[in-house]
Amino acid sequence: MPVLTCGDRTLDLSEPVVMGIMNATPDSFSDGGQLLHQGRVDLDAVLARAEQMVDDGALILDVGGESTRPGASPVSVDEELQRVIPVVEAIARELDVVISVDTSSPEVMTAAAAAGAGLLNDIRSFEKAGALQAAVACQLPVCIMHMQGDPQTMQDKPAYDSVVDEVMDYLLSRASQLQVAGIAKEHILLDPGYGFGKTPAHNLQLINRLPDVVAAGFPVLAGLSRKSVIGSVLNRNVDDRLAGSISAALLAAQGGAKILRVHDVAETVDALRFWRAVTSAR
Ligand code: 7PM
Repeated sequence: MPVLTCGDRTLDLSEPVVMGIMNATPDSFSDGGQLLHQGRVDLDAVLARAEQMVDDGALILDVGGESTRPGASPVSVDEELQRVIPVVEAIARELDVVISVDTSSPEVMTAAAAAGAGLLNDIRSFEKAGALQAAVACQLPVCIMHMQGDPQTMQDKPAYDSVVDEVMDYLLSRASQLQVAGIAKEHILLDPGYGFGKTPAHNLQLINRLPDVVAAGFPVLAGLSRKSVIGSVLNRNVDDRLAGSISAALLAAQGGAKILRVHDVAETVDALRFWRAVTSAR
Protein backbone atom coordinates (compact mmCIF):
# COMPACT_ATOMS: atom_id res chain seq x y z
CA MET A 1 0.00 0.00 0.00
CA PRO A 2 2.87 2.42 -0.35
CA VAL A 3 1.55 5.20 -2.58
CA LEU A 4 -1.98 6.57 -2.45
CA THR A 5 -3.07 8.81 -5.30
CA CYS A 6 -5.11 11.72 -3.96
CA GLY A 7 -6.28 13.68 -6.99
CA ASP A 8 -3.25 15.54 -8.33
CA ARG A 9 -1.12 14.71 -5.28
CA THR A 10 0.31 11.50 -3.91
CA LEU A 11 0.87 10.20 -0.41
CA ASP A 12 3.56 7.71 0.50
CA LEU A 13 2.07 5.52 3.23
CA SER A 14 5.04 3.21 3.67
CA GLU A 15 5.57 5.07 6.98
CA PRO A 16 2.94 6.72 9.20
CA VAL A 17 2.07 10.29 8.24
CA VAL A 18 0.36 13.09 10.10
CA MET A 19 -3.00 14.62 9.19
CA GLY A 20 -3.50 18.03 10.82
CA ILE A 21 -6.99 18.96 11.98
CA MET A 22 -8.27 22.22 10.50
CA ASN A 23 -11.70 22.97 11.87
CA ALA A 24 -13.88 25.65 10.34
CA THR A 25 -16.66 25.30 12.89
CA PRO A 26 -17.78 27.90 15.43
CA ASP A 27 -18.07 25.42 18.30
CA SER A 28 -15.07 23.21 17.64
CA PHE A 29 -13.83 22.10 21.04
CA SER A 30 -10.21 22.44 20.14
CA ASP A 31 -9.76 25.81 18.47
CA GLY A 32 -12.60 27.69 20.14
CA GLY A 33 -13.72 28.86 16.74
CA GLN A 34 -10.73 31.17 16.36
CA LEU A 35 -10.89 30.61 12.62
CA LEU A 36 -14.48 31.74 12.34
CA HIS A 37 -15.79 35.23 12.89
CA GLN A 38 -19.55 35.87 12.96
CA GLY A 39 -20.04 32.65 11.08
CA ARG A 40 -17.59 33.55 8.30
CA VAL A 41 -14.26 31.90 7.80
CA ASP A 42 -11.23 34.14 8.31
CA LEU A 43 -9.24 32.84 5.34
CA ASP A 44 -6.00 34.56 6.29
CA ALA A 45 -6.08 32.98 9.74
CA VAL A 46 -6.96 29.59 8.28
CA LEU A 47 -4.14 29.79 5.76
CA ALA A 48 -1.61 30.86 8.38
CA ARG A 49 -2.58 27.88 10.47
CA ALA A 50 -2.53 25.53 7.50
CA GLU A 51 0.91 26.77 6.49
CA GLN A 52 2.20 26.25 10.03
CA MET A 53 0.92 22.66 10.05
CA VAL A 54 2.57 21.97 6.70
CA ASP A 55 5.83 23.52 7.94
CA ASP A 56 5.52 21.31 11.01
CA GLY A 57 5.34 18.22 8.83
CA ALA A 58 1.68 17.47 8.16
CA LEU A 59 1.23 15.76 4.79
CA ILE A 60 -2.56 15.97 4.97
CA LEU A 61 -4.89 18.68 6.30
CA ASP A 62 -8.38 17.61 7.34
CA VAL A 63 -10.88 20.42 6.77
CA GLY A 64 -14.21 20.05 8.54
CA GLY A 65 -17.20 22.37 8.60
CA GLU A 66 -19.66 20.32 10.57
CA SER A 67 -19.16 19.84 14.28
CA THR A 68 -19.41 16.21 15.30
CA ARG A 69 -19.37 17.14 18.98
CA PRO A 70 -21.71 14.84 20.88
CA GLY A 71 -25.05 16.67 21.01
CA ALA A 72 -24.07 19.26 18.39
CA SER A 73 -26.82 20.74 16.25
CA PRO A 74 -26.72 19.86 12.56
CA VAL A 75 -25.34 22.37 10.05
CA SER A 76 -27.16 23.20 6.79
CA VAL A 77 -25.52 22.17 3.54
CA ASP A 78 -25.22 25.81 2.44
CA GLU A 79 -23.51 26.75 5.67
CA GLU A 80 -21.12 23.83 5.40
CA LEU A 81 -20.31 24.72 1.78
CA GLN A 82 -19.63 28.33 2.80
CA ARG A 83 -17.31 27.21 5.56
CA VAL A 84 -15.41 24.49 3.75
CA ILE A 85 -15.07 25.33 0.06
CA PRO A 86 -13.21 28.66 0.40
CA VAL A 87 -10.79 26.93 2.77
CA VAL A 88 -10.16 24.06 0.36
CA GLU A 89 -9.64 26.52 -2.52
CA ALA A 90 -7.22 28.65 -0.54
CA ILE A 91 -5.15 25.72 0.72
CA ALA A 92 -5.07 24.10 -2.74
CA ARG A 93 -3.88 27.39 -4.23
CA GLU A 94 -1.22 28.15 -1.63
CA LEU A 95 0.15 24.90 -0.20
CA ASP A 96 1.57 21.58 -1.32
CA VAL A 97 -0.45 19.24 0.87
CA VAL A 98 -3.21 16.67 0.49
CA ILE A 99 -6.54 18.21 1.48
CA SER A 100 -8.99 15.91 3.21
CA VAL A 101 -12.57 17.03 3.75
CA ASP A 102 -14.42 15.85 6.82
CA THR A 103 -18.00 15.76 5.55
CA SER A 104 -21.06 13.55 5.16
CA SER A 105 -22.75 15.74 2.58
CA PRO A 106 -22.67 14.74 -1.11
CA GLU A 107 -22.82 18.40 -2.20
CA VAL A 108 -19.78 19.23 -0.11
CA MET A 109 -17.87 16.18 -1.39
CA THR A 110 -18.50 17.14 -5.01
CA ALA A 111 -17.66 20.82 -4.54
CA ALA A 112 -14.59 20.07 -2.43
CA ALA A 113 -13.21 17.63 -5.02
CA ALA A 114 -13.68 20.28 -7.72
CA ALA A 115 -11.89 22.80 -5.46
CA GLY A 116 -8.85 20.56 -5.05
CA ALA A 117 -9.55 18.12 -2.22
CA GLY A 118 -7.63 14.85 -2.41
CA LEU A 119 -9.35 12.68 0.21
CA LEU A 120 -12.93 12.27 1.46
CA ASN A 121 -13.23 11.62 5.18
CA ASP A 122 -16.78 10.78 6.26
CA ILE A 123 -17.50 9.77 9.85
CA ARG A 124 -20.82 8.39 8.52
CA SER A 125 -19.01 6.27 5.92
CA PHE A 126 -20.98 7.61 2.94
CA GLU A 127 -24.28 6.33 4.34
CA LYS A 128 -26.19 9.60 3.83
CA ALA A 129 -28.41 9.68 0.75
CA GLY A 130 -26.33 10.46 -2.33
CA ALA A 131 -22.98 10.40 -0.52
CA LEU A 132 -21.72 7.11 -1.94
CA GLN A 133 -22.63 8.12 -5.51
CA ALA A 134 -20.88 11.47 -4.99
CA ALA A 135 -17.78 9.73 -3.65
CA VAL A 136 -17.69 7.33 -6.60
CA ALA A 137 -17.88 10.26 -9.01
CA CYS A 138 -15.06 12.11 -7.22
CA GLN A 139 -12.64 9.22 -7.79
CA LEU A 140 -10.71 10.11 -4.64
CA PRO A 141 -9.56 7.92 -1.76
CA VAL A 142 -12.17 7.66 0.98
CA CYS A 143 -11.94 7.04 4.70
CA ILE A 144 -14.75 5.04 6.31
CA MET A 145 -15.18 5.04 10.07
CA HIS A 146 -17.06 3.01 12.62
CA MET A 147 -19.59 4.82 14.79
CA GLN A 148 -22.24 3.36 17.10
CA GLY A 149 -25.38 5.50 16.91
CA ASP A 150 -25.20 9.12 15.78
CA PRO A 151 -23.23 12.10 17.06
CA GLN A 152 -26.23 13.40 19.06
CA THR A 153 -26.66 10.27 21.17
CA MET A 154 -23.63 8.03 20.61
CA GLN A 155 -22.09 8.62 24.04
CA ASP A 156 -25.35 7.93 25.95
CA LYS A 157 -24.72 4.25 26.57
CA PRO A 158 -22.28 2.60 24.21
CA ALA A 159 -22.54 -1.21 24.44
CA TYR A 160 -20.96 -4.10 22.55
CA ASP A 161 -20.61 -7.87 22.85
CA SER A 162 -17.18 -7.47 21.32
CA VAL A 163 -16.21 -3.98 20.23
CA VAL A 164 -13.37 -5.19 17.98
CA ASP A 165 -15.58 -7.73 16.19
CA GLU A 166 -18.37 -5.21 15.67
CA VAL A 167 -16.00 -2.53 14.39
CA MET A 168 -14.35 -4.98 11.98
CA ASP A 169 -17.68 -6.43 10.78
CA TYR A 170 -18.95 -2.96 10.03
CA LEU A 171 -15.80 -1.67 8.32
CA LEU A 172 -15.37 -4.76 6.15
CA SER A 173 -19.00 -4.92 5.07
CA ARG A 174 -18.97 -1.21 4.31
CA ALA A 175 -15.70 -1.58 2.37
CA SER A 176 -17.36 -4.30 0.25
CA GLN A 177 -20.38 -2.10 -0.39
CA LEU A 178 -18.10 0.73 -1.51
CA GLN A 179 -16.28 -1.54 -3.93
CA VAL A 180 -19.55 -2.83 -5.37
CA ALA A 181 -20.60 0.80 -5.87
CA GLY A 182 -17.43 1.49 -7.84
CA ILE A 183 -14.78 2.67 -5.40
CA ALA A 184 -11.39 1.08 -6.01
CA LYS A 185 -10.15 -1.17 -3.23
CA GLU A 186 -6.85 0.79 -3.20
CA HIS A 187 -8.86 3.94 -2.45
CA ILE A 188 -10.39 2.70 0.82
CA LEU A 189 -9.03 3.62 4.25
CA LEU A 190 -10.38 2.23 7.52
CA ASP A 191 -10.83 4.01 10.84
CA PRO A 192 -12.04 2.36 14.08
CA GLY A 193 -13.70 5.64 15.11
CA TYR A 194 -12.23 6.33 18.54
CA GLY A 195 -14.76 8.13 20.72
CA PHE A 196 -17.69 7.58 18.39
CA GLY A 197 -20.09 5.56 20.54
CA LYS A 198 -17.38 4.02 22.73
CA THR A 199 -16.56 4.02 26.43
CA PRO A 200 -12.96 4.57 27.58
CA ALA A 201 -12.62 0.78 27.97
CA HIS A 202 -13.82 0.22 24.38
CA ASN A 203 -11.33 2.80 23.10
CA LEU A 204 -8.44 1.24 25.04
CA GLN A 205 -9.30 -2.18 23.67
CA LEU A 206 -9.39 -0.75 20.15
CA ILE A 207 -5.93 0.74 20.66
CA ASN A 208 -4.60 -2.64 21.78
CA ARG A 209 -6.27 -4.43 18.90
CA LEU A 210 -5.39 -1.98 16.15
CA PRO A 211 -3.17 -4.65 14.53
CA ASP A 212 -6.36 -6.67 13.93
CA VAL A 213 -7.81 -3.75 11.98
CA VAL A 214 -4.56 -3.27 10.07
CA ALA A 215 -4.52 -6.98 9.18
CA ALA A 216 -7.55 -6.47 6.93
CA GLY A 217 -5.09 -4.98 4.43
CA PHE A 218 -6.38 -1.42 4.08
CA PRO A 219 -4.44 1.64 5.27
CA VAL A 220 -5.73 2.61 8.72
CA LEU A 221 -6.39 6.12 10.02
CA ALA A 222 -6.42 6.71 13.78
CA GLY A 223 -7.93 9.79 15.42
CA LEU A 224 -7.20 9.89 19.13
CA SER A 225 -5.96 13.47 19.49
CA ARG A 226 -7.33 15.16 22.64
CA LYS A 227 -10.19 12.66 22.83
CA SER A 228 -12.11 11.88 25.98
CA VAL A 229 -10.45 8.49 26.47
CA ILE A 230 -7.24 10.43 27.14
CA GLY A 231 -9.09 12.82 29.42
CA SER A 232 -10.68 10.02 31.37
CA VAL A 233 -7.47 8.02 31.85
CA LEU A 234 -5.33 11.03 32.77
CA ASN A 235 -8.07 13.17 34.32
CA ARG A 236 -7.08 16.10 32.12
CA ASN A 237 -9.16 18.78 30.45
CA VAL A 238 -9.10 19.00 26.68
CA ASP A 239 -6.36 21.65 26.70
CA ASP A 240 -4.05 19.46 28.80
CA ARG A 241 -4.01 16.32 26.72
CA LEU A 242 -0.87 16.90 24.64
CA ALA A 243 1.31 14.23 26.29
CA GLY A 244 -1.55 11.75 26.23
CA SER A 245 -2.28 12.55 22.59
CA ILE A 246 1.34 12.07 21.54
CA SER A 247 1.48 8.78 23.42
CA ALA A 248 -1.73 7.64 21.76
CA ALA A 249 -0.47 8.60 18.29
CA LEU A 250 2.74 6.68 18.87
CA LEU A 251 0.85 3.61 20.09
CA ALA A 252 -1.39 3.80 17.03
CA ALA A 253 1.67 4.04 14.77
CA GLN A 254 3.19 1.07 16.54
CA GLY A 255 -0.07 -0.80 16.00
CA GLY A 256 0.20 -0.17 12.27
CA ALA A 257 -1.87 2.98 11.68
CA LYS A 258 -0.63 4.88 8.62
CA ILE A 259 -2.44 8.19 9.08
CA LEU A 260 -2.55 9.93 12.45
CA ARG A 261 -5.21 12.63 12.72
CA VAL A 262 -3.93 15.19 15.22
CA HIS A 263 -4.25 18.76 16.47
CA ASP A 264 -0.60 19.07 17.56
CA VAL A 265 1.34 18.44 14.39
CA ALA A 266 4.89 19.49 15.35
CA GLU A 267 4.94 17.45 18.55
CA THR A 268 3.48 14.36 16.89
CA VAL A 269 5.89 14.57 13.97
CA ASP A 270 8.83 14.72 16.41
CA ALA A 271 7.53 11.71 18.32
CA LEU A 272 7.16 9.75 15.08
CA ARG A 273 10.66 10.75 13.95
CA PHE A 274 12.07 9.40 17.17
CA TRP A 275 10.07 6.17 16.88
CA ARG A 276 11.31 5.89 13.28
CA ALA A 277 14.93 6.23 14.41
CA VAL A 278 14.46 3.42 16.91
CA THR A 279 12.80 1.06 14.43
CA SER A 280 15.41 1.86 11.76
CA ALA A 281 18.16 0.89 14.19
CA ARG A 282 16.81 -2.65 14.60
C1 7PM B 1 -16.24 17.32 18.77
C2 7PM B 1 -16.29 15.94 19.00
C3 7PM B 1 -15.42 17.87 17.82
C4 7PM B 1 -15.53 15.11 18.22
C5 7PM B 1 -14.65 17.03 17.08
C6 7PM B 1 -14.71 15.65 17.28
C7 7PM B 1 -12.45 11.71 13.67
C8 7PM B 1 -12.82 12.25 12.44
C9 7PM B 1 -13.45 13.56 14.03
C10 7PM B 1 -11.81 10.44 13.71
C11 7PM B 1 -11.95 10.45 11.31
C12 7PM B 1 -12.43 15.02 16.90
C13 7PM B 1 -13.85 14.72 16.52
N1 7PM B 1 -12.84 12.55 14.65
N2 7PM B 1 -12.57 11.64 11.27
N3 7PM B 1 -13.44 13.41 12.68
N4 7PM B 1 -11.57 9.86 12.50
N5 7PM B 1 -11.69 9.80 10.18
O1 7PM B 1 -12.12 14.74 18.09
O2 7PM B 1 -11.47 9.87 14.76
O3 7PM B 1 -11.65 15.56 16.13
S1 7PM B 1 -14.17 14.91 14.79
